[in-house]
Amino acid sequence: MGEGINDYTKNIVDLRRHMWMAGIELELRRLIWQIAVVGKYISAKIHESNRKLAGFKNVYGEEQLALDRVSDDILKNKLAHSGFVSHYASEELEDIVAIGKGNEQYIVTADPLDGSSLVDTNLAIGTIIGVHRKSIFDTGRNSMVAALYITYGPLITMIYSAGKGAHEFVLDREGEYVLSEENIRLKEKGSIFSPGGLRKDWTDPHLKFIDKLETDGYKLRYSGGFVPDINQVIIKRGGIFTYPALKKSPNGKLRLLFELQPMAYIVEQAGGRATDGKKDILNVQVTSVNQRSPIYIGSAAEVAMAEQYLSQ
Ligand code: AFP
Repeated sequence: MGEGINDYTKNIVDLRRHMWMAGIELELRRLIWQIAVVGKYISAKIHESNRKLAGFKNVYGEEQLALDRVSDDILKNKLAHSGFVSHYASEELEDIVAIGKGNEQYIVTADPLDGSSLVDTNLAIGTIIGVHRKSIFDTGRNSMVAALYITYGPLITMIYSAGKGAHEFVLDREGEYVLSEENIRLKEKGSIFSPGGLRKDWTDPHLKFIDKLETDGYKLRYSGGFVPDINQVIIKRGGIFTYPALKKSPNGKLRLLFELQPMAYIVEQAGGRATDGKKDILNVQVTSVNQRSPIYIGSAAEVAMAEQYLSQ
């Protein structure tokens, strides 16, 4: 073996080693690891699917790919056999379901394949996971102990946080999640914005906020996939993603449990913020699994600016 390879092997920090070095509790480490492994299976299914539509509708009446269901099944089955998860709530299911024996300490929420309508365009898509202790019908601040998301793009990357910073891993050719960015920190202020919803449906204060960002020279970056759009804000170290209250849907589009809480958890751990315009996303009380909320998430300065506009 050449010296280069030895050096490479010696310096690698994989996901398991990282969590162990960070002092994350054993069961939570194992759970996060198992979910990361599911990401590999989901990515294999995405490749196998060859972008075929199944024409199903999910519980919210949205057209969905068979891929959503397949991803959901793989994840649910894996978690059911993990020994760590008592309940599972997913965007693909009507309600939270018991999958354990009842004495396990974690509840997992999932958007198993977010942005699946982008599969045919070959844009990046992702898996979003929240890990809760006790109950999900609480605030994320009280119940969440970890979150992660996986981005299926040209590379497969994973960012996790278990309350000790946010860290990025890249899936390498050997199938190992290798540390690529430790303790990601957003800048106070960024330079990109990612605005969801149609301009004609925006409220006046939101419109004024977006006008201000445009006037200030923020660059538009919106793919239509929550995972890659948030990932861009995080990896570029700042900026803002919004999916606001719309005139006809005051709670916006995105789901609190499956999409917003996990991303809010990670972004806060990276020094950013996430609010519904008035309240931190992690302080919003969850009362139903399909609850939606407006969101402003990213660097602190832009989120504060949004709050200022929305309060007028
Ligand atoms: P799909 O999973 O149906 O593709 O929806 C994706 C999503 O929930 C989220 O990933 C995007 O941020 C958001 O919808 C995009 O919504 P618009 O199409 O209204 O921009």
